[in-house]
Amino acid sequence: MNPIQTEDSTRELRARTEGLLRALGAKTPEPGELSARTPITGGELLTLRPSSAAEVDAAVERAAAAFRDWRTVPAPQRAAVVRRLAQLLVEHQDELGELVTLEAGKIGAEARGEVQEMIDICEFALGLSRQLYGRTMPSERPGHRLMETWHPLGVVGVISAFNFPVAVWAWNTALALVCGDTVVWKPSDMTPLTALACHSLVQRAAVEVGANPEVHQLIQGGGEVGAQLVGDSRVALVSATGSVRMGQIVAPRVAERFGRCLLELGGNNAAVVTPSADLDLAARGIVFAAAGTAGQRCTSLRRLIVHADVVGPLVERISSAYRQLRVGNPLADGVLVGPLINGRSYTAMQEALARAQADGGELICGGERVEGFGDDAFYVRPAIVRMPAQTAVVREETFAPILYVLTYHDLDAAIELHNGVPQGLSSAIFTRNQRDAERFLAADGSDCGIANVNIGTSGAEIGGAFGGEKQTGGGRESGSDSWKAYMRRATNTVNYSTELPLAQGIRFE
Ligand code: UN1
Repeated sequence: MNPIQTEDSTRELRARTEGLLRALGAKTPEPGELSARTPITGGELLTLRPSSAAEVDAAVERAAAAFRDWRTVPAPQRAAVVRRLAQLLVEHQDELGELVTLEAGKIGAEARGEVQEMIDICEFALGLSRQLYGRTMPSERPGHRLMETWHPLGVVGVISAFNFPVAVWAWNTALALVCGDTVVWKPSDMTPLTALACHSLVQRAAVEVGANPEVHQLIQGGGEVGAQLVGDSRVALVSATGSVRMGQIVAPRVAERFGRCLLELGGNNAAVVTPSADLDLAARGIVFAAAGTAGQRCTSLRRLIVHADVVGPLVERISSAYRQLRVGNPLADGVLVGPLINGRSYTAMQEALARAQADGGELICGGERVEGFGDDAFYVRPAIVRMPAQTAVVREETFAPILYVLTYHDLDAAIELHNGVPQGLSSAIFTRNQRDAERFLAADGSDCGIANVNIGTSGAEIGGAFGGEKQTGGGRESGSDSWKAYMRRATNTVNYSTELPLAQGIRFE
């Protein structure tokens, strides 16, 4: 594409975007200073008005007001909203998926998968609405009952990132609504249009089932809008996905006002490959995890720690798969790697590659820009760099498709390398040796929130808790008992006797 064709294709993508927004029931936004771009050409699709401070304040106020009634609606009734949302998502899966492709640059299969993940979490939340279990414990006092109950928490502020512009919102929103909370959503300012579409779908779902649509509020804009949400003491929980740097700003602000935080920050995920691994299977898993989504998942595989005996044949397999990967327009059939989100990502990737090579890294393949998409679109070939050691650049998360390869001789050393980074989201081991697998999953194995055997680091199902340790922030979203983060626990002691025995055997008479 030369620049003139790029202009033409942006115009075409803009028309497609407008059609999709209409099909998804979202009104074309009022124009303003917020620019919604497509990484496919780097061109502008639409502009929007960012929320003003007064609008953010009003959105939080409406969410807080809606909470007062919403908290007393029985959970299985609240779940009607997510049931309807799931139906709407099934109906509009292709349209919303395409909008994700246009705005975030994901290939069709992955964008559709992201919408599937939304449907899955809605179904999970629907079942959960009848399972918000509290426990009962034996009381030490006769004629007493001791139990815990889970109550709605309040307003949940959701801050989401560009790379999963809709699924991570759905994880939070489906659970929050069923748990009796109301939501104020601040999406990434790089993906405001998918947010408009999701907001309109959840509004429609609420209206159609007779619930108050005010339970969901959307605010748009950059850091200042997020900062206002984070600092607002009416927001009981801030669930934020993004960079470590963002988390370092959010966490203390929320802590200062004794709010709650659920953080899903950077990952620097590694896979260990032992000598017994099925190398064909490992290579397939590694290529999807490292090159898929152009390396722009929190769970993307960034480090490969391979036993010296198999590093040659494994790297050979991966690099030959890499050479066959089609990089290009994510709307085209057969393309597996779409664009980076913007020029900043491209620069960060080039800087990381230069640093890695200065550290003695050998660039095995990739890293170069794929030309032909105009000056403002950034397509790259996924890179593999063989590193002599885990240097500073390897310990950082670069949100781009770079796979650093390190070698090891004994598993303890491999695990030490594996854990020797500040982040702790996802991890994997490829092995056919059960001892090695169990060692990796044990207390002194992987220190991550997610540890897999014979699958890559990305592509988690919604049924498990999702999140990680260390600089990843410690939060858990999505499945298992992550819902507890969205509720408050009350311990209740009921005396149904005619006596008043005190705990700990205290006598006060
Ligand atoms: C993210 O990158 O923030 O496990 C979320 C995965 C997806 C979610 C990623 N299910 O890769």
